[in-house]
Amino acid sequence: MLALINKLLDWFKSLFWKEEMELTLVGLQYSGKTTFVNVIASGQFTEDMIPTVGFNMRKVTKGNVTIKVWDIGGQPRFRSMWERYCRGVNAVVYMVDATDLDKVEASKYELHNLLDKPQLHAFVISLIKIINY
Ligand SMILES: Nc1nc2c(ncn2[C@@H]2O[C@H](COP(=O)(O)OP(=O)(O)OP(=O)(O)O)[C@@H](O)[C@H]2O)c(=O)[nH]1
Ligand SMILES: [Mg+2]
Repeated sequence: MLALINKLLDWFKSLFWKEEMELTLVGLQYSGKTTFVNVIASGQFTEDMIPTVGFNMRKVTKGNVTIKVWDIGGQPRFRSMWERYCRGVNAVVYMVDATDLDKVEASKYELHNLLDKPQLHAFVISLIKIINY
């Protein structure tokens, strides 16, 4: 009975409340960004061997929330684009392959490089605030 009431409430809320958010996904090539987007969009793991050229945009809807996901290529030639796609979004996810220890240092370097960009300073400040909270 409670489940039915909750479902009815959700349906009723969905008539009035919808939210759209933007999320940017960055990190070194081969760290699993596109795979992650596929998993959250379809709920399944699919082997994806094709490196992202430039970027992909996917819209993922969960309940009343639609997330526009910008999945940016991680190869060196695309890294100068990262900062542009990180500006003004609701969240940035930095993907690291925790099993690939040889690349951790390079990944750390690129993350610092990104956070040093003056255009992202406001974002970094809010990140620090969240961390301190
Ligand atoms: N076993 C395993 N393999 C994964 C996982 N995530 C990604 N892979 C594999 O790692 C490879 C690279 O994954 P992608 O998702 O294409 O990596 P990416 O970060 O999007 O790479 P770029 O688009 O080049 O920046 C693919 O062969 C994936 O199938 C994981 O969690 N486990
Ligand atoms: Mg990719």
